[in-house]
Amino acid sequence: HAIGLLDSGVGGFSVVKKVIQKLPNESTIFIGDSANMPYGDKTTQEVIELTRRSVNFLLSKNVKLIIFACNTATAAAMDILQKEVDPQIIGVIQSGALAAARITNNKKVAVVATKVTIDSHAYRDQLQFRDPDIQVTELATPRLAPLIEKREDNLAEVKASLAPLAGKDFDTLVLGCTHYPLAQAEFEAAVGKNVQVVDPADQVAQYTYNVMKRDHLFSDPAHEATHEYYTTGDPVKFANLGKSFLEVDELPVK
Ligand code: DGN
Repeated sequence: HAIGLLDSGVGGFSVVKKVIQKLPNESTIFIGDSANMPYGDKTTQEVIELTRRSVNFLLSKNVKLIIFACNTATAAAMDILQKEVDPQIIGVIQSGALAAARITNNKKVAVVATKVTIDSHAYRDQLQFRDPDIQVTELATPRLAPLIEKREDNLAEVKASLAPLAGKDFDTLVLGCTHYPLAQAEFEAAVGKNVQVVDPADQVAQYTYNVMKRDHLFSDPAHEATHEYYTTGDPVKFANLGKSFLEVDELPVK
């Protein structure tokens, strides 16, 4: 049985990459719902419906664990859908908040994400659960994920989107949308050297490892890991982005 991952589009590749690095013996199945992207501007109910479709697809593939490689789906749908299915669902927000709470020295953290994620205040709540003294600045940057999905050069757009954070004195920036690590260099250039840019995927991979160990979900060492990719959008575009981000020559997408 494989680990299933879902996202609204290509952002899930940023999580797939870290999960494969951390768990090289495990097979993965990733579905990106690019036809319905962006999720970030939809209603909570719409995000729940779309996410449920991807969950059902992954269940039809008999996955043993599901990772919501999408902050928007995590914020809007994780608790509800977990009640409907057996395999454990792992989201990205708890892990992102944990990583940022550990990293910040001045206890000032900024979070950029979609509107749905920001409006849920899930990051603020998780960060302040870790440490009530952390000041959290939340900023919706809805233009960025669609640009990254199209692979457009976006440093100017990243800078413009982050402009409202000027003067906030934060030392840690959480990339609260899984599309953003695909443009990590642009975010780092936009905030400068004094700010640590946090990709939640590292902690997600570690947490997934811990859950699988606890629940005895590791595959047999003799198992040969395979990786399957599916999209509801254009498979050629999806494959091209996946190939360059995962640094592989071939990436069959169905
Ligand atoms: N990648 C998704 C996330 O992490 O929230 C959202 C992208 C989108 O649909 N705008």
